Amino acid sequence: MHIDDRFQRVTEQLGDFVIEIPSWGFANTGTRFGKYLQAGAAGTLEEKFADAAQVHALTGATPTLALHVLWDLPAGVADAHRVEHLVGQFGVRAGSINPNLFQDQEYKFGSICNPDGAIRRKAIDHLLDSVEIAKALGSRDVSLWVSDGSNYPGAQSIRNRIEWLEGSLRLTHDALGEGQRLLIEYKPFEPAFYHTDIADWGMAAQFARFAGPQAFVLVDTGHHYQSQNIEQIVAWLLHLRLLGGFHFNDRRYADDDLTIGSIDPYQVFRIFHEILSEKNRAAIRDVAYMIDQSHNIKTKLEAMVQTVVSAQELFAKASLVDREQLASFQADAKTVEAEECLREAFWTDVRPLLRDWRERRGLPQDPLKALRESGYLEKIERERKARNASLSTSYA
Ligand code: PSV
Ligand code: MN
Repeated sequence: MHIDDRFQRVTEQLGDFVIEIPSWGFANTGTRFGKYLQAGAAGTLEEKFADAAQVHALTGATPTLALHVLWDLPAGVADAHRVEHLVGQFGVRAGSINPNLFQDQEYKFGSICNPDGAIRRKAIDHLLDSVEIAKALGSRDVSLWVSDGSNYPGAQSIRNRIEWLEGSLRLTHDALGEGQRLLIEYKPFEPAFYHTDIADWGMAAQFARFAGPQAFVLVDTGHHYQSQNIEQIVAWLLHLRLLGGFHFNDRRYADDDLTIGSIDPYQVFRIFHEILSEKNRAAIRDVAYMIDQSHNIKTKLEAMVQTVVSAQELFAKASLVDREQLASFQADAKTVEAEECLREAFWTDVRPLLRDWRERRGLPQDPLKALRESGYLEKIERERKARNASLSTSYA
């Protein structure tokens, strides 16, 4: 394929590449040992929407904000009108709705997998409320991470918990409206360390199949064992038509929540390459690209803009791969040539192309620089400093 055609294709595909940012990415967070407060951190839903709108204005790529039910809509459906008002005010839509089954005291031994039927019922009710919230806000996806698991061998019946999960997920699935989806996220560790009830993509896929045709798998890039081949998982989920979306972040040791591509950009490139290799374009149209990062060292807004820009760069590189040529090298088992085909795209500097792409859309060529020059960071620090300084940093 001619180089100009490939550049043309990149700009087209970039237009379809929208990224959802998380409300919790703007709030004060920390480590297991304490919080690091930031003067400009968002403390209200309004502030989270304002920050999200700023990221969208600079990048043009983040039209929706993921919401976490207990953090953003503590009153449940009754809070939906508040969100609607903010959507109207800031022009950023409500994105995926994330139920929260990991915070209440009762969930110490599990939520929908708790041996106590009354607690399981409470957790299911929360899932059904979350579906109602999504319906009220016109959100397509209910994005579920189940933190359940156990810490010691023998402590829980793994088999009973599989059945409880199946029942709860099917009930949740069946409450979905037309066009809505249930995304099932897996994680092999944390907060439980002996077993987690949805530990990997295979279990998530099995649960999705059991739940029904509107259930899909969510791949959080931080939720894998060291050196796991994530692009192979993505290839499998595409093959099974079960790839619902992503939570993007990067990791070095565990679920580190680092900026996408900051540790291993080639991994992210390979994931995008796998998606873009899918011949049936309709099959990838609905894949949700979401960010799941809460920064406590980097300034939150800067981290979010840097994240979006990094994701676009890696997506553009993957888009540049000459897939026809690659297929012919693969057919002839030309290993070096095939690998070079990927490396050629990966090492292409796509930043001039992206600057040009942004300029054509009336966006700043360098969104991070534009953020720094906008005065927005100083403004929110001035406005929120006193409140943020008064918050507790410890879990004591
Ligand atoms: C859990 O580690 C997770 O990845 C889930 O997606 C949560 O919703 C999110 O992080 C925020 O805690
Ligand atoms: Mn996640």
